[in-house]
Amino acid sequence: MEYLRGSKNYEERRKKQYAILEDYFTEKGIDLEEVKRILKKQVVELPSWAVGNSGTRYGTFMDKGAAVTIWDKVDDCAEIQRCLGVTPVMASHVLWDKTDDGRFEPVREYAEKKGMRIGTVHPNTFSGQEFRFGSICSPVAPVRESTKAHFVDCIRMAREMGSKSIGMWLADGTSYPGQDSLAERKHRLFEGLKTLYDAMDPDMTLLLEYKPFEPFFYTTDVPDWGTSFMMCRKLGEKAKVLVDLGHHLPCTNIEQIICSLLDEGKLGGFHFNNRRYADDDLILGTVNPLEIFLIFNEIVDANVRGLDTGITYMLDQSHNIENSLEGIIYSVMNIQTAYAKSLLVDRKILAAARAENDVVVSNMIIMDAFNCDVEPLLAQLRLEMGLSDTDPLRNHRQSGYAQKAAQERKAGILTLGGGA
Ligand SMILES: [Mn+2]
Repeated sequence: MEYLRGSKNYEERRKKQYAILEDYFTEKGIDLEEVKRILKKQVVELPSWAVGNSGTRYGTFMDKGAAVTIWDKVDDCAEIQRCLGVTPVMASHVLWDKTDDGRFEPVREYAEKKGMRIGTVHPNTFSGQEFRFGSICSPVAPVRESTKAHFVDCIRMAREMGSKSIGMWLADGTSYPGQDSLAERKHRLFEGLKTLYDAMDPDMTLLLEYKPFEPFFYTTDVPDWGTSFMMCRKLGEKAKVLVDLGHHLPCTNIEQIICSLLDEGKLGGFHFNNRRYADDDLILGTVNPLEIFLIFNEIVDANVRGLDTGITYMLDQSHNIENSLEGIIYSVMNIQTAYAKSLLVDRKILAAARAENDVVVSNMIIMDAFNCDVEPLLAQLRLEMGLSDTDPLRNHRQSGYAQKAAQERKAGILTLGGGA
């Protein structure tokens, strides 16, 4: 199928549209050169666990050619990077990224050869019979000890892969009131995290994720940003909060959380995905593009206020009915779209409208940026970045990569269910 974006006329029209955009925003005092400079600098980490057949907890629809080994995953991420240019990093999940001999220096070397590096390393504390009552919060002392040993081993793996950050999601919790002492669990939580924190190198960062539900249903031990923030503050400078967009109760105002964490210097990063009902791990920007725009709007606002945000942007998605690589490419495109729009908010006129408490116009100014078609800007960006096609999805589809992978690889299931 040839989508409209594939036609030559469309490319020509897009060039003209870029010139019009440039004219319009120059008049407003917004420099598109600066906007493009910021967009070129953005780095999005690709999830190694999402390039293979990931699926849902109920099952996985298989794609021929989906990555099976860690080497396949590096190859897939390198292909995505070839199309996008802002994704030279692969985040790793240790459970699903094993090597035959347990050594990870070769992964680093292989990634480097492919123009990639390894980003955030995620320990696993939820797959195994021993985790019935949790990991570091478990009332069973030997489980807590073996989890701590796993943490220390994850630091070794991170070192070997050249990674500087650890992404920690704890699946710990209780399913019934009375099951365990919540106070004792809180103390065990801190003790376990401290072991991880103390094992890290001085230049490493701990990103602590939170989630209010699943796989336990009465309590989770890090249920919300407040608990993550509290633990990070107690741990020290190297610990920051990781926000997974799917890990909130309905109607939570995530952009406000982002604003508060940025203001406190404690926003470490994102696990981007989109949700409709729960932790759905869908393609970012497909269900609620306004939310991702408003999140970026707070990030840009913090930058404008002079805050050094230093955020690790990661995807944490699970692709079931869509092809994984296409789903990931589309997600990153949607990230860039939201970020570009948020950079186009006329903040000078917004400040003036706010000063007059002009509620309606203030909102219109924000929505003007959201409604702006930034496709010509992103096409121009990709041209300037030297990408071989201004449309990353078309670039990938026309490359023959998927067909080649389908011939060379055997389909395999790596994981059952997303939700981390
Ligand atoms: Mn996550």
